[in-house]
Amino acid sequence: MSSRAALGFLQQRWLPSANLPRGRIRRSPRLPRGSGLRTISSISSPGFADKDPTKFHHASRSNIMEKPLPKHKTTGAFQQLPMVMPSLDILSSAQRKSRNVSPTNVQNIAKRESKRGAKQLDALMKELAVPLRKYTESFPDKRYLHPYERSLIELTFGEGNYEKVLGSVDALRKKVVHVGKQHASLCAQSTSKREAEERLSEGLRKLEEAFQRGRTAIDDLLNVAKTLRAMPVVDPLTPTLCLVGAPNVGKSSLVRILSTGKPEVCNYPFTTRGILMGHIILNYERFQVTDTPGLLTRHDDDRNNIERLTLAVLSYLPTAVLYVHDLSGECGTSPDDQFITYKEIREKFKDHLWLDVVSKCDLLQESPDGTSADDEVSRYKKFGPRGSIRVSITSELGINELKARVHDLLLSQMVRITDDETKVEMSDDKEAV
Ligand SMILES: Nc1nc2c(ncn2[C@@H]2O[C@H](COP(=O)(O)OP(=O)(O)OP(=O)(O)O)[C@@H](O)[C@H]2O)c(=O)[nH]1
Ligand SMILES: [Mg+2]
Repeated sequence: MSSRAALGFLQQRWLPSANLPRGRIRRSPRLPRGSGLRTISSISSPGFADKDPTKFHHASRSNIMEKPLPKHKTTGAFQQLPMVMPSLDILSSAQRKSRNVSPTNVQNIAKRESKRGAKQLDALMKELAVPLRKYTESFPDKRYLHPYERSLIELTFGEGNYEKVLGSVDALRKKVVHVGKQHASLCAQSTSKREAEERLSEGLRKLEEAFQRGRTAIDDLLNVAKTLRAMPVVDPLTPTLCLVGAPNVGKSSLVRILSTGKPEVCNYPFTTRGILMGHIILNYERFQVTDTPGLLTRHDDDRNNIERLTLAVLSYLPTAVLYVHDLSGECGTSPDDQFITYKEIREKFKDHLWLDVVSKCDLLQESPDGTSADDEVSRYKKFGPRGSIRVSITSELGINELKARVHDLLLSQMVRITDDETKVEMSDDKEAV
């Protein structure tokens, strides 16, 4: 590897919700050791889809609507999420702690027992409800997130499901508080020791039942937190190279060449089903790289969530694009179809810094020097877009040029980011005056 490319790769990927079986949230199994990749959990919704998320919003964040939404400059919210305890651990810990309530020194036995019972029920209710309140308050409101992280939540869990999980946890908290208060009050009104004991055990049973009925919401939230925390940390202020192209054109193979990371490479479409974030260090400067799932030739509205992840990276992160074209006929998408998608993506993201690469050139017959193609499509089919460079992983042709061009591209991206930041700071200063 050249001295320009002492490359490192943080290998993380996550899978969006599209095309995944609907069911409860689950963790994906880890890939075998040595694959260098972490699979991130997939999630689907019916376990919590029936709850009303608005109740949570109105209850816990009633003042949000009046506040102007802040500017979403930073990412990293997922690394700030609280640790969520498994529901059964919360229950057993709450039950243990509530048993330790100190007895009151009231002389009358009936009064003493009814007070002690009410105190125990109150303690159990609080031990169950307090962590739930902490969770619902600590998980970020999606609207306050950087748009990239917001789209990750939507594409990973499905539209609205994140809020539904939080809403269910909050509904459980309210239920526990309601049942706890009701039974503590009943117990406090007992007229004999026996009645107090009966009301205490009835209250404990009802509280446990209420918690057990809704506790899956907590375990869903735990999996949401795990999934989000495992997502790659992306710094929007670090130049990012984003590899884009049709499925199976050789994007991941190029990521392997451009970094020390080892994303999966297979000869079938959609080998890469999530975003892989990594970094490249060139001449002591650090850059980010994302390998993305392939884009099929179809309208944006018809794209699945896996493809939409690619568009989210391009839309919300300041990326330079490395667009990969396979004109060899090997990848499964014809050059004609690749051309259609390419034109659309190029037009859509025309402001991005861009580098076109024709991959697998060891399989190509045509010489890149020819100029005989008559129209744009024929020219594309023979040589790729104007200005593209030809590379081959197999013969290593063009690889050094590719590394040099990638470095230049990322340096230009760095200048853009710095300029944009300066503009933002100036406008912030103006607003402050
Ligand atoms: N002959 C030849 N094959 C290549 C070259 N580059 C990649 N391939 C092969 O092309 C196939 C697809 O490569 P990947 O790197 O997985 O392609 P991808 O674009 O990441 O694919 P998806 O993740 O499915 O979108 C693999 O079998 C690679 O070995 C090349 O330069 N020459
Ligand atoms: Mg791939």
